[in-house]
Amino acid sequence: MRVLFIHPNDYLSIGIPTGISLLSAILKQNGHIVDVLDFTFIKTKEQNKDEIKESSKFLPTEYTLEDLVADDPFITLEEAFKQKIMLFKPDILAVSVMTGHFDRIIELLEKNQPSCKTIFGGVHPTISPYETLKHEVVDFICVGEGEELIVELLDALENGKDFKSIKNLGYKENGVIKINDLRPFVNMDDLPTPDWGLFDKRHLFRPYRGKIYNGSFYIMSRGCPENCTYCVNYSLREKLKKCGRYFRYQSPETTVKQLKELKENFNATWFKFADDSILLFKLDYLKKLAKGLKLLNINFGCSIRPETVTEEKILLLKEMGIVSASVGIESGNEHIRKEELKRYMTNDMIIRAIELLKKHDIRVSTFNMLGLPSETRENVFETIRLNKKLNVDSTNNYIVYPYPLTELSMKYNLNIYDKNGKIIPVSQVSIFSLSKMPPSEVESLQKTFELYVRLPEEMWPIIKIAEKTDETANELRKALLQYNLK
Ligand code: B12
Ligand code: SF4
Repeated sequence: MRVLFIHPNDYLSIGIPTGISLLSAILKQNGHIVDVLDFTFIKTKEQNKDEIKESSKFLPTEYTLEDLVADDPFITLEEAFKQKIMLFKPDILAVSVMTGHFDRIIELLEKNQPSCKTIFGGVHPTISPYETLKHEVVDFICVGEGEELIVELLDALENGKDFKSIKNLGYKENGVIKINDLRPFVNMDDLPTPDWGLFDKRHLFRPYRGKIYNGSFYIMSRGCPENCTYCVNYSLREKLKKCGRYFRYQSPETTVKQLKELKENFNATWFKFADDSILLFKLDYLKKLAKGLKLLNINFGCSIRPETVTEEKILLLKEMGIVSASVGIESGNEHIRKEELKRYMTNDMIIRAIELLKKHDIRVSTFNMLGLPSETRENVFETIRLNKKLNVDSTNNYIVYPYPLTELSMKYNLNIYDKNGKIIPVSQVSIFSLSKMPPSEVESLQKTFELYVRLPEEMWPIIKIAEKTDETANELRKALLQYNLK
């Protein structure tokens, strides 16, 4: 069959998605013809240039993300969709979707009413199966893993077989939504190397410390044993508990073999390991992985939980080629971190972990959240000061969003659907207003967070002026940003 994947991603949010690339490899192995409509490089007139520049401001190369698309013509999403459908003539549309991208793809399909069937998979259909299937343009959904389901469904559709007993499948019968039983988790060692060839080569653009490398996401594990309240992992573990061991990883041999193949076929020497926390792997496993990866001579970045850091493990990561690590601080206030987020590490543990990473010349970026329950302006400054003290290389900061099935959304009874059934976009997240600050203050602090961390404390009164929302404040923020980059 002719399968058109849809990746309704944010513009220029580069990196090949692990889910679609894996499913594509499996479908090709099974004789299907595959293509992708990828929103990442669809240059519409509405894209906000300032946002793109802001998001690429810490990429330290002359050549930027915008240069990647400089010669691309403007096109609307609708035109891009119609052209793709006309040229590829799919038998089925296979949409992979997170919550934040769901409405944009539903709107596009509703406007353009494809004549073929559609199947939706990914985290959103898994956590909100009924809300997904209730849309007329959605024929099928995949709950949880899709590797075996997609092959079985295409076989059933192609050969007129019954699909109603396919595990992990959701569908509608006479307007009634049916969600089938779940199947056991796949054996990750049986899976093929992801099909990076399906995607635009520009996804491999990896600027790092003044040089440009080739590479993308790679994942060796699934799941996570932790219970952070803002993350879907806890509920997913419950929901999928009869499928097998939730936190699982493939053998080091599979990882080394597949990375070698990606290096040979795509000249990839830089990987971003998308695993939730690589140091949760057992020491023995890391030792075997280090032995294999050492010979490959690659560089990689990954996420690390502070309490998993030991010097022995860091030395193994160094052998493997680690160059950068993302560490979740989330809040500089220990009480909020523990009571509201269920992250049990102390500030001392965070400081120790980051100092150890820096000692071994690993670039550190942190993840921080604002607008947390009971949070005050002073608490935000505790987070800012902790980042400042650690002199981290970059910070990412987000206003906390109550994704469905997270403990946070359940505890505070927060609903992301508005009265018209639309998902409240991340850009309006501050209306959930969990903190003790007015929503506008949370937004202002998010905009200026990085400046507070980077610039000397004597300049904080000026940054405070830049927190405002008027044009002068916007200009001041831009000027401070430029000053910071010097
Ligand atoms: C890598 C990653 C990223 C990467 C790449 C994302 C991407 N598009 O691939 C980056 C860093 C860009 C990213 C960004 C964000 N991410 Co993220 N990310 C992840 C992470 C850690 C791993 C995803 C992954 O590769 N999984 C492995 C693959 C194999 O699994 P999979 O994609 O689920 O696919 C399987 C099934 O779902 C199914 N399937 C998937 N698609 C389809 C399609 C069809 C047709 C079928 C049949 C089946 C199917 O089959 C696949 C194989 O079994 C997950 C956490 C997690 N463990 O899943 C969070 C996660 C997906 N991210 C999350 C979030 C919130 C974000 C951000 C919004 C964070 C932020 N504040 O900015 C941004 C979004 C911005 C953007 N532009 O995308 C949340 C999503 C919550 C939600 N309800 O949507 C997750 C679940 C984290 C969490 N635990 O809460 N993320
Ligand atoms: S936030 Fe990270 S560590 Fe916490 S449960 Fe989710 S994936 Fe695991």
